[in-house]
Amino acid sequence: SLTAFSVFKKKSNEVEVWFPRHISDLDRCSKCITKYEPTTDPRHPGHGDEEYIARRKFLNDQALEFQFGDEIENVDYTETEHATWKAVYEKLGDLHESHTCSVYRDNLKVLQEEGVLTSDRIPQMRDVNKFLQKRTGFELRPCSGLLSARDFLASLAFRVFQTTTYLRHHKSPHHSPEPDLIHELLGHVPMFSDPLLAQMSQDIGLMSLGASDENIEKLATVYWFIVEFGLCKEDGKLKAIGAGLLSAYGELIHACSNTPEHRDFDPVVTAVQKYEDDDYQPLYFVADSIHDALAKLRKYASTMDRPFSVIYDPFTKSIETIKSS
Ligand code: NLE
Ligand code: FE2
Repeated sequence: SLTAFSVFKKKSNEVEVWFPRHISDLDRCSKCITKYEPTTDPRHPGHGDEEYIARRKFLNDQALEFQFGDEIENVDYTETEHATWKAVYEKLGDLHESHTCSVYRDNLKVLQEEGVLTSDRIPQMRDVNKFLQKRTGFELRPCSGLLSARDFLASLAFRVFQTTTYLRHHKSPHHSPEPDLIHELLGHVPMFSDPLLAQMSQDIGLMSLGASDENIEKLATVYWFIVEFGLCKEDGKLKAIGAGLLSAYGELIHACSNTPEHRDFDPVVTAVQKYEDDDYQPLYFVADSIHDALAKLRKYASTMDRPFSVIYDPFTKSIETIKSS
């Protein structure tokens, strides 16, 4: 059977990379890569904690069973996990006014008013999806850890966000070296509730389908610097739009301070910038607004060559390709 990485020859000189054509094909895009495993990596805050390791594995195994069309299973989170959630939720609240963009604040407020996000309990993914479906049609899909960039980006093309279900270690609530449920829910969900940010994410996903490895790397880097660690300017102040900042107290302060370097967001430059993935970034890109970032990204998309263009049909959740002449 084919995997997301299989390459097959069409004609003697045409090589095409397999990519999902229908949302159900995402069942074949859940390949995880290993990085920061608490079993082997001392940088992971859960390293050496057998109970944590077993819990993380249990949740990952459960997520791995998810297939297109399944109802997402409710998770019985432990009191320790609810307490970690509450600690992060409340501490981050102190920075919302001063350090986060208005899109984040406005959407968070609605999520709170509708009772989807509360400090006391970790919400269930199904309930979050009901909200997101209503707002932007985005949906969370359980995954079992860090995915390959190709699989992760392909999911975005269908407005599907591959979401981890385990939580960060309770001893290190304010920063996690890897994505975890707190990062997904407090960082990404309010941002995916915004139509422009949702469109930008889907655009990056659509650009990734069938792209060369080199272009995948560039798109993953743009995603990293804007959707994960992006800043914008509001009333002359730096504010976070990136989910990796919105879910990490210390880095959120660092990113908006004078300590790191700040450069204007320009996809051409951003796409080839090296990044840090186990410590705070030394450099952040600043967009004028999400609208401006989307406009720049669309201009950039037209410079990425592919022998075909893709069309997304939201009614059937499928992709059509048109050969470029
Ligand atoms: N460092 C982030 C956090 O603590 O929430 C997660 C980063 C995911 C790319
Ligand atoms: Fe993320």
